[in-house]
Amino acid sequence: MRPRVIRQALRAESDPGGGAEAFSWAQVGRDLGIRPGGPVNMAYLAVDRHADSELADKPAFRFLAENRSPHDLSYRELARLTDRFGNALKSLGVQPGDSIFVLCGRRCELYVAVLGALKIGAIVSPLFPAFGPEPIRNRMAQAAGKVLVTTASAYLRKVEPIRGELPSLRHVVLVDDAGGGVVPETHGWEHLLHAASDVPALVATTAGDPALLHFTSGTTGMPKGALHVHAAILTHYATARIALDLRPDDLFWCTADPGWVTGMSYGILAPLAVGATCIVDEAEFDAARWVAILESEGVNVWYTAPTAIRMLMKAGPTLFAGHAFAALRFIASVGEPLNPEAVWWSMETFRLPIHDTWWQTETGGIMVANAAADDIRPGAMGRPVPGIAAHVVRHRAGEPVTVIETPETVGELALESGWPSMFGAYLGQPERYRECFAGNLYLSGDLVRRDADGYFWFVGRSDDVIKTAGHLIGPFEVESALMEHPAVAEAGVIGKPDALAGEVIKAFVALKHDVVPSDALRSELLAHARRRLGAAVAPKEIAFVECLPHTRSGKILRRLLKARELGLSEGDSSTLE
Ligand code: 6R9
Repeated sequence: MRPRVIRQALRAESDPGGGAEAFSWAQVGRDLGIRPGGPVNMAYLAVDRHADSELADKPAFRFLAENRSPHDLSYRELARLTDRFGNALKSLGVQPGDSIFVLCGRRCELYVAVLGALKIGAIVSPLFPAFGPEPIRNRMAQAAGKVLVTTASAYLRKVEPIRGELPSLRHVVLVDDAGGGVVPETHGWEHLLHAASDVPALVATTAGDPALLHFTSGTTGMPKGALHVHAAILTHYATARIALDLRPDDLFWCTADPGWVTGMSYGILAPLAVGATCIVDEAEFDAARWVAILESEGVNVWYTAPTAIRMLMKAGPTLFAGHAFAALRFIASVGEPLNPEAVWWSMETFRLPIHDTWWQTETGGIMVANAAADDIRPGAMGRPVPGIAAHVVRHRAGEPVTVIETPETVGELALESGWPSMFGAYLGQPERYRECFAGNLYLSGDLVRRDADGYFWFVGRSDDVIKTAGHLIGPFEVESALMEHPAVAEAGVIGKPDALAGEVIKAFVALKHDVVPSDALRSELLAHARRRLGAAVAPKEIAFVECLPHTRSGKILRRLLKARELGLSEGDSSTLE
């Protein structure tokens, strides 16, 4: 029989201030050297602060190329490069509050661009490299992106054809164009940096100034831009220490791409704020490669996702035989439910449990965790981290939101608002922002239950958004792209359960009355969606249907499509909305 609880030895380092009671955001600010009312800048706190300390010559990043050869970049070098890039942006006319987008793989220039732009008070918005032109256009248009940092091939394939639709986009910087000017109407990275001064570029931003813009998907409408302020780094720093047990002498590997919120908050800001060294693997997932990195790089703390863990489990025990992970001290995951089997597998494979953590784009940082000093309940997301108060609430349309005190009752996870990394707006959508709150409670949209010991257990989403391989995808964005095809009358998109990816995107398509369904048409639609949306967002499966089910108000009943897909009873659809 497997125990319900994995006991953890309490470590002094992961218990800041001697216990949860002593925790305060003011103290976190003091730990970071922030003066009350003084300037707060994420890039200063993550980079420059260390560049003048005993950490100056320590690697901030270790980039691993395709052939796994390492390239280290010290805090001092990072400070200088980000100054150069910040000054280059200034010379292009970029002002505090302007939006800078990044669209490229995990390479040194991406990290320099993000931190350099933050230094001068610009708002950074990352795009996932596997996005197609449609998600790129949509996001950049919403935020009036002024500068795009990308690669020549991504620009030519995905951006150049739609540049006319992006009137705000003034400058495109190509990270792989050493000479500069090879592609018309773009700047070359090397050329731009070479011409820029390396005097300090820092702009004295304040705690409440906007810093990051992360697009996230809802059930209806196009993705929303969740805006985060410079003070968010207090959450990044505190949770890295408490929930990830991260310390300055650690080699840390966050496997998420900075195109998503995890890769930005914990792949860049949190570990640098702590003063650790981050591994950046420039290659895509490969089970044997990951084992080699964990072992030979000597990773101490590893933050990854359940999909990746399932892929490693699938690779089988022979992959791990004969390997020792002597340096590995702490493993955590985020993004999807982590099933207990994965925790037990980790105990056998690494002699360490996986610490599940829960958070969202909107929360900006870890909110609920099996923290380093806590016992682990395999299958549970953990307990609220210090500084965060979480509740289970009853939240039904037309009724007031009420807090549920009885343990083991399913309700929506709600957080008392006001933590430093809480999103401050959905860009240009104040109404949708207001709808996320009831009084001082932020409503997460996730259904959970809390046990008698205060551990939260994930039950499901209260809406139709899809989590595929840890990435949040809005069905509306996929449906819209499909409906642009001349053969399609209507499309309904759901997440179909999948053993590896958690869910895969499946589309149900009703064709126009004179169109005959065929395998050739299915392939054409899949290719159309892939071209428009990119591999990360396009459906993997398409089924043709006569017509789609609707609510009385005419919305597609995705829940019914899902119930049919799962072979469940459709219930009484008249009660649905
Ligand atoms: C960081 C991130 C947020 C949604 C969230 C929930 C799901 C995240 C989870 C989890 C079960 C966990 N989610 N952590 N579900 N257990 N530990 O993933 O942000 O992309 O905005 O997704 O992901 O449904 O609401 P984001």
